[in-house]
Amino acid sequence: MTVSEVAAYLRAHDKYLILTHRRPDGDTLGCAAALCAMLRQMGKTAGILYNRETTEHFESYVEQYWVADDFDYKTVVSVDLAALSLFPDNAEMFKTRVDLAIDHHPSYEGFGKESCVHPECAACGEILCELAQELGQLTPAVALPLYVAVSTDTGCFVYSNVTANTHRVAAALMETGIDYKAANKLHFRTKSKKRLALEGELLRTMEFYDEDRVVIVAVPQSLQKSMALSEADMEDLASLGGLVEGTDCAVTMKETKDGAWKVSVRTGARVNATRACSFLGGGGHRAASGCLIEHADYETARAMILNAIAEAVAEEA
Ligand SMILES: [Mn+2]
Repeated sequence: MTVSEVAAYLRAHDKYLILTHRRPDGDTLGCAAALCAMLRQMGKTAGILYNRETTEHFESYVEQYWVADDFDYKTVVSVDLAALSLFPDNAEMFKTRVDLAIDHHPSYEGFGKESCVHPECAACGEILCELAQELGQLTPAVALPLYVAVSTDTGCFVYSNVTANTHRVAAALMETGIDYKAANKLHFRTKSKKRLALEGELLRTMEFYDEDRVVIVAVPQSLQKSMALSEADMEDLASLGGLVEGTDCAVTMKETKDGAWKVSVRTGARVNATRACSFLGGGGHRAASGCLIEHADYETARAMILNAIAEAVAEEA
């Protein structure tokens, strides 16, 4: 569906239940809040299915729109939700009954009866902004969560996914009069003392390989326990290693409670992260991928990902 077709669809239907993805980020929550706000402005009934993994940073944008799974819905819309495996636990029953999926992931699995997918958009929020303009609903209540969606999904407009259109969208959102300065301060210029202490510890213990081009940042259970880290404390750590000059392959290894390692790989042009992670059953984008290594101690898991990276590089040499 094109954005105008989505606009017509939204005008024609009612009783909307909006779905977000597992481990929700600013994009999925911001898009859900904006969509819910614009639908209510249009006189429709709409709510966002409660997502228990929402972190405190984003709670304020969505809490007024939460509904439980006994909500009387007719039309189910998902935002920024690419895969069936990313449906939250309480959304299992909607896997086969999404009426409309709005997404920007190239890997979108096509589960929606109708789909509006734009992989050229850096954030799903870009699509929602165009939709709000089409519907004449770009009010501050819609624009603020969309600004959060677009700015957080692009690392405040610096990731390689950013385009001129991303900035045009941001400009349109800013012109509605929202307090984007406060949003930028909160999401990009504020860290808790604990988070800064964690980053200090990770910078102290990071390891370098392959002529210092590969950096490994490890977050074992022992560290999570000794620092009493919550999931929120450990959000978005994957880009930390890549800040080190001379590196082009940053590997972040987080040990989960059940003794597995969640591995994130962020790379420059030399290393195909998707290929490296595919050797270990994972995937993603060329520059940002991940995989899960189970039943392995740190040394073993580290050797596995280092070998996978070396193999991916060798293939393209
Ligand atoms: Mn997104």
